Amino acid sequence: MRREKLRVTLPAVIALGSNLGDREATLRQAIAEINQLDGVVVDEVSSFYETDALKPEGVDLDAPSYINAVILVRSALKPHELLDALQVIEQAHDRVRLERWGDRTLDLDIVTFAGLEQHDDTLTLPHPRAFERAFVLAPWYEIQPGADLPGRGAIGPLLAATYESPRLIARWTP
Ligand code: A4P
Ligand code: MG
Repeated sequence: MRREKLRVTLPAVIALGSNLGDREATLRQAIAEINQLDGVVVDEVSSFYETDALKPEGVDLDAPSYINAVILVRSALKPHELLDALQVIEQAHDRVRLERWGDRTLDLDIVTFAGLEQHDDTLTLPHPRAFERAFVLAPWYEIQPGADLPGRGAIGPLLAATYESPRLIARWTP
């Protein structure tokens, strides 16, 4: 009898952001690269939203604006394995850096992973700042309006409590 190896996959939510270079092309390539990872399948992709750059001191209208999107995946990789794989993809796109702190060609954050709440030196789940960021919550709400952010509750009310207004600039076409 042929035995198939059981591969448990768990749902995860990944946020993508770019504010340098060809932002839209970078996000499209990154989504394709995530889907090509062994053990990761992309199930849903939000529209692309243009958002004002948020810096530690607040919104910075002088910094290049971001394009943000959110994807839903199923992952056979464990959380840290997924983070490592996302960082390899980030680095492959991270060739251009301007001086202003924080501007980047590609940022990939794990927003949630299977409802886990955990924290160590390299990974905090859910992402500690996702609950108050319209540039994460708006695209996420578009593709999964009934979702919960572990420890914070339904994402609809969280989105309603934010101040920024992400601007939808492109619908996702595979
Ligand atoms: N890390 C811990 N938990 C996670 C997680 N859940 N997902 C660690 C991903 N990484 C996680 O990240 C720093 C370290 O966080 C990683 O090495 C990983 O071990 P980084 O990508 O190298 O640096 P960063 O993104 O600058 O740091 P940070 O503090 O995570 O930044 P944020 O909070 O993600 O903010 N404005 C707009 N409009 N749109 C944006 O997308 N993004 C940021 C980045 C700021 N302003 C923005 C946007
Ligand atoms: Mg990051």
